[in-house]
Amino acid sequence: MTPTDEQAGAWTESFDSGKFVRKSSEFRGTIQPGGTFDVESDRYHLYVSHACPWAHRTIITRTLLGLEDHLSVDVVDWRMNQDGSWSFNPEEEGATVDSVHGETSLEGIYNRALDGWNESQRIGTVPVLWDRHHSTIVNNESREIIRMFDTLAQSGLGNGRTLCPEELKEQIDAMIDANYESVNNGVYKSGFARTQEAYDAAVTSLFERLDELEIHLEGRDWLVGEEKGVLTEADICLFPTLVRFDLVYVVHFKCNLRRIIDYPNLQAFVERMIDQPGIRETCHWHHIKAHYFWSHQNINTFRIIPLGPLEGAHTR
Ligand SMILES: N[C@@H](CCC(=O)N[C@@H](CS)C(=O)NCC(=O)O)C(=O)O
Repeated sequence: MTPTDEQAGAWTESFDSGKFVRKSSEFRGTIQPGGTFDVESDRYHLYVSHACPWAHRTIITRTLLGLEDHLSVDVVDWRMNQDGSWSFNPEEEGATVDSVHGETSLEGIYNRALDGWNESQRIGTVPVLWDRHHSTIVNNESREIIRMFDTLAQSGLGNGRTLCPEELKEQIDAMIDANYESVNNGVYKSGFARTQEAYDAAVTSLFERLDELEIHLEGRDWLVGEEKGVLTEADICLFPTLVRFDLVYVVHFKCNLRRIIDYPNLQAFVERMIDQPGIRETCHWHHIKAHYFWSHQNINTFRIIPLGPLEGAHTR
């Protein structure tokens, strides 16, 4: 069977001259003390895929801020359906049921939040932050969700740590912006490109940015902050893409000018992050690898999952 456009799922929602254009997130509420979405323990629930780099940001942040006892989590199956939707499958190791509603698919959760969702032709993405109090989705944009977790931690939940110190906020936002199109989204633009020009442009700007980051990280531990820097949201937003790079993106998305292991400072950065308490446990290698090679049949017709690579950050 020849892969069709539908098999690319909602990933292919929009193409412009062969260029992959990511859809925008629908739910953009904010947790704020005294606001509609107030600060409260055990009120919010996170739906993630362990395969997804955007969702991985939220899981890492929850761990680093010590929010585990305040914020519950469910995990979808690593297999993304052909239409780009996600299902719950507790039979799969590392995946769970929907413990809040007992839905069998993430679409059921989006439908609960928005009347008519099922008829809207839209497909829900992970991560999703659910509010038990208002029975709705607060937000489904990873970058905003992790900032809200900081609010929770600053408001007496978790360990009180901040991953976005006020004095670094501007730099953090600038760094996240600088890496978003070229790197985080750049790997997808490379892999889903439908013209040689679109692919060439995406891969070129991806590696230009990785080259810059390699230089930036010389003598530093983290992306932002004085001297060696401090671990912030900027690092959390970059890491999930880098940790998937050699495992998946080099082959599956043809991001193959270099590997992360060929960049000493980027590789050291990945290892430094993995070595933070609790972070290795957030890296589910099977979910990551199997998800991409199995789910995107439009670019991997026979769903063959490569055996390698032998070396990578995760082998340490
Ligand atoms: N902008 C979103 C992107 C989320 C996203 O695209 N998630 C992917 C998984 S890696 C997804 O759920 N895709 C399903 C689809 O688009 O159908 C964020 O950062 O939270």
